[in-house]
Amino acid sequence: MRIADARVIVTCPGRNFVTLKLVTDDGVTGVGDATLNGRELAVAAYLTDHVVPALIGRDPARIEDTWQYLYRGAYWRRGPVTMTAVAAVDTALWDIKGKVAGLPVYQLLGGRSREGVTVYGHASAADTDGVLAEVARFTGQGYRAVRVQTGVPGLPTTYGVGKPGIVYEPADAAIPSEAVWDTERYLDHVPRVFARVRAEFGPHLKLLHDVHHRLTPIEAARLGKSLEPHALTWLEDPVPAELQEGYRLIRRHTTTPLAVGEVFNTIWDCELLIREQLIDYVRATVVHAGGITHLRRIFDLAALHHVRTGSHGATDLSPVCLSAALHLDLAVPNFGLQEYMPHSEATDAVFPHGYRFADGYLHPAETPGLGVDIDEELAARYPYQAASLPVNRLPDGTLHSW
Ligand code: EZ4
Ligand code: CO
Repeated sequence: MRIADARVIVTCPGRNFVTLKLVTDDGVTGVGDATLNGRELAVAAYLTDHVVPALIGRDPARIEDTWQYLYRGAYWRRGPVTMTAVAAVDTALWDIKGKVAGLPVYQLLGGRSREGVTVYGHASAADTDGVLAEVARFTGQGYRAVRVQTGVPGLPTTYGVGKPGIVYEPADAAIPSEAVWDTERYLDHVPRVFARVRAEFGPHLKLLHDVHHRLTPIEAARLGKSLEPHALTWLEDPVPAELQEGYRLIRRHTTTPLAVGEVFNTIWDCELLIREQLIDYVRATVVHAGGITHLRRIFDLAALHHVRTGSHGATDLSPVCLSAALHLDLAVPNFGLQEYMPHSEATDAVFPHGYRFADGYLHPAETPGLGVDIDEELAARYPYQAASLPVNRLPDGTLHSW
């Protein structure tokens, strides 16, 4: 069997997605997500110009060899654009292997380790009363875990809080929109929010919060400490993780569990964090960390060091990525939680899929492969629209991490 065709499909059913579709000479197809929010066309060009020509004629069964060929063989290793392109090829090859074997991909990964994939939903609102109502909406739907984000009094905009009635979408303008950030106001406000959420929902609901890389290690340590009475399941991305040693300082000061990894691209981005047990959950994803093959490698390293998984699953990761994530989540021994933000109806229509939500769990499709596809005719009706993630500034205008 040989790879006969490889199509890079860019579509915007409400937001941009890049998808790689491989076709074998036997007519078997496989799909891989290649979406990098705000940088979609860079990955599309990387695939079209540099990867697709080398794929035609290759044996689709050789997943590991193809991964090594694209990673080592490129000489210029790592980085989000490269690793997203590698991920798309790898994911599509696993899809093909599952179809050829007649098995869902989780069976190829060792079979199920659990009955379902526990997911967390996003409760967000401008203020605490609003977010309490949102948490209740999620628990009413059966969610066992909820991420809680609110506006900060005195700030005009806040990460993670969408406009009422619209699917949350941070990539909101072709040229980045600008948000304002004030660390002191934030550190004062967040523990008050969690005190009320915990008081209202009791000790058993899993609560999470995403700092989105905005603090320094000592500020993050203070936040972790002040949240200890409210028993969070995790505090996400407390500081930018370029300097992994920063986590040593946070760790020395707080028992609030830490989750990191949505911007990680390879095992080298989290090797120290995992080896020294500086984090509790690694949040790398199929699409941004080199596909199923490489993410499995990260998760296996994590398992060795008591670190669990918590893969990123926001709406900019397509239903193709979510499908792949669910197969891995079901199979690995050290699964923790999976992020889940349902996609818009238009997105769900472009990517027909068999995964389903029930009682706080997601279940992957039982059909061979990943159980997801792209409707290319429908996709063609939604042309690309430039959209960037925002930038963030302190009150005095200094550029800050978003
Ligand atoms: O900002 O997916 O945990 N989820 C997040 C997301 C990210 C976006 C970036 O594209 O932090 O909302
Ligand atoms: Co996040």
